[in-house]
Amino acid sequence: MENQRRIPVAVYSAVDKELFTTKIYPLRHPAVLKGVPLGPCLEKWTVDYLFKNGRDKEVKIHVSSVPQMDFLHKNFLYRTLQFGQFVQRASEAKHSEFFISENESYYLRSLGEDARKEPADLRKQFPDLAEDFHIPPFFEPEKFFSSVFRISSCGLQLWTHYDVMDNLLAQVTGRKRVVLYSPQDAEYLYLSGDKSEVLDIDSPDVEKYPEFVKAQRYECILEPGDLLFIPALWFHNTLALQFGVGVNVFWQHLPENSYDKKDPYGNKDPVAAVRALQALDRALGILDELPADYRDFYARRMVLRIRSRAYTTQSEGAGEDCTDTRHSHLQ
Ligand SMILES: O=C(O)CCC(=O)C(=O)O
Repeated sequence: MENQRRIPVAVYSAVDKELFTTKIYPLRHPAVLKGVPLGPCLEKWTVDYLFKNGRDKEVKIHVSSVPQMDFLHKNFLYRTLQFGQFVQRASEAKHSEFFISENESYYLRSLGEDARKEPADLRKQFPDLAEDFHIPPFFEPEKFFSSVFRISSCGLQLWTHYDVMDNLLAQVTGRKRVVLYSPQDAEYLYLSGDKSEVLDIDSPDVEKYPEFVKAQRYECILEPGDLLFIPALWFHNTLALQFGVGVNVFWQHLPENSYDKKDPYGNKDPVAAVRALQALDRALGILDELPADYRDFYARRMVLRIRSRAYTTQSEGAGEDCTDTRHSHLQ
């Protein structure tokens, strides 16, 4: 999309814990970290090796008729395969055995043992392979939440979404494009829960999504061995440029009781955010007691109050509402 600015994600080399925690992490911006030791996985994780070392484990996978997965129209199926079989199929362009068609695409987001209750942890689900992957020591071990296999067919594109925890995405093999959007651009992304409805971020339907062009697009290409720091709430969209194996590690940087306890995926909104959204729904229900012109007027005043009271940065033209509680002496 020509008129959308592309901002390269900052790249850092020779990153150790000191550099990460003092210089990179506090910026709360995505960053590509090069040269971080990830362990023998970088040499070992060939298709053959993964087939031999993880083959009996059954995995639930996404199988899609086209490479761009569409959560709105569900153009994919969930199927179960043995890990080894899955890796083989995901690494080939045409399949002799398939679910939908001979050129279907595959994606694995690994899960915990009881997927509804337990977060994914490579050390539990793939103990042999987990030894090959060294979790970067960039956060306190007790804050660890999950480690997740991300394995995709060449061309597979995962929709734009956010997670609520800080994240290190390690690209072990294959190249991957990642496009990111700031949480402050949420208003331009046509959200449906944690996902953006704009699936084709490269040539979006501008009639349907006219505001999308206003979102600033951050972009990087991950090479094998690269680590991408994705701060919580940053939207990300991944496109596998080759068959690739990645692992992402989530950790909890907010106090533990901020998170939903029943969230094995790390993408449920913090409990205070859920309460605030419920309160907003109640307030909107109360506005329905008014005629349309009053509802419109007071809804606009509510927006102004939210902006001046809760936004960290003011967007252009955002006026202050003099009934803001911080200025109650003016009333
Ligand atoms: O690499 C991928 O395929 C997706 C990564 C992702 O969504 C994540 O790390 O949260």
